[in-house]
Amino acid sequence: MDCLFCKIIAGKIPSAKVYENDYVYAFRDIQPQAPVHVLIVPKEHISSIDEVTPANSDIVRHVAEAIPEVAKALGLENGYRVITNVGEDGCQSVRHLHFHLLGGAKLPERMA
Ligand code: DGP
Repeated sequence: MDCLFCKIIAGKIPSAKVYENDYVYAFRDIQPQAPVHVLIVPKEHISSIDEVTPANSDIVRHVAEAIPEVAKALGLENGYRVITNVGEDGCQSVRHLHFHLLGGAKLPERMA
């Protein structure tokens, strides 16, 4: 499968890793939109949150459990934002489920 984030997870494309466990990989976004901008992704390929079912929702659970750990490791004790884009209207450019973790400053109130 020709998936950019699968290649990053496999170490075939370099990335600035901030966190990893058996199920989850987190790395700095190449085009940061906040002082802290990290992508948190499941190691197992799933194209977006729209593909989640009762059979595979453990993938998301592992990511959800990693989010506070990553936020703590990055010093985001004053809060942060988590976003996942889906499909064309959501402007999802990489079709491997990922959660943007944004913080390190007061973020704009509007999200869209
Ligand atoms: P989205 O638009 O939600 O699909 O976000 C994809 C993000 O991935 C976007 O913010 C830029 C980031 N990105 C794209 N290519 C690379 C890459 O090769 N390395 C890293 N670290 N981030 C990337």
